Amino acid sequence: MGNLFRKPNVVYKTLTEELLIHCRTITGFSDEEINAEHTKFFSVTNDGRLRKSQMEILLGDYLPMTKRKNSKYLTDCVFSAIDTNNDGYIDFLEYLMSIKFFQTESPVEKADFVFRIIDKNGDNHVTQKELERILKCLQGYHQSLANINITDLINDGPKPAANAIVEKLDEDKSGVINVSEFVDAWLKDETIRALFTF
Ligand SMILES: [Ca+2]
Ligand SMILES: [Ca+2]
Repeated sequence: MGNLFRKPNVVYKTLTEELLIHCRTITGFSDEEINAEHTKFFSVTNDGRLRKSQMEILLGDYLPMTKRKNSKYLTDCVFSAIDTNNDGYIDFLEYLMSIKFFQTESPVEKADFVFRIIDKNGDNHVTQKELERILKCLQGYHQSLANINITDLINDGPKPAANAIVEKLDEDKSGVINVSEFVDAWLKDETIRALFTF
């Protein structure tokens, strides 16, 4: 999803009116919330490039107590999904998006966001490879959930699981999953929600 948000060499150090509007549009946060997050972000990272260890500290605030013990691989997963050019940093906009993800209560919004996380290269299609990648990333998390439907699905490893998910969700038989196929499945399939609800 980084393709949608990342601009090379922009650090967003100054919260301009234009940036504020952009942040509001992509997250729906209020100006106050954006301001507060901006201050917080730049208090942790001076240069506007957040490292994974710092991300973990910041995200810790947004995870419910019961999920704190998973914060390391959730952070790993979200971080690597967001950090599309793999330079080991995320910028302020990417940070905001990840908070949004952990906070939103709207199922469609959540589904849309999860889709963007899985769609690593940002081409609006989720491939089997992309699914496999995120399942691998979440393996430890899924095992800790001990949800029988999930255990059944991921039992044989990420590859067959990814294959099964594509088979199940790919309604138009295009071989890949588009956002509406994903949102549909999210709304009607408990297992899909459980798989990707962090
Ligand atoms: Ca893709
Ligand atoms: Ca499809």
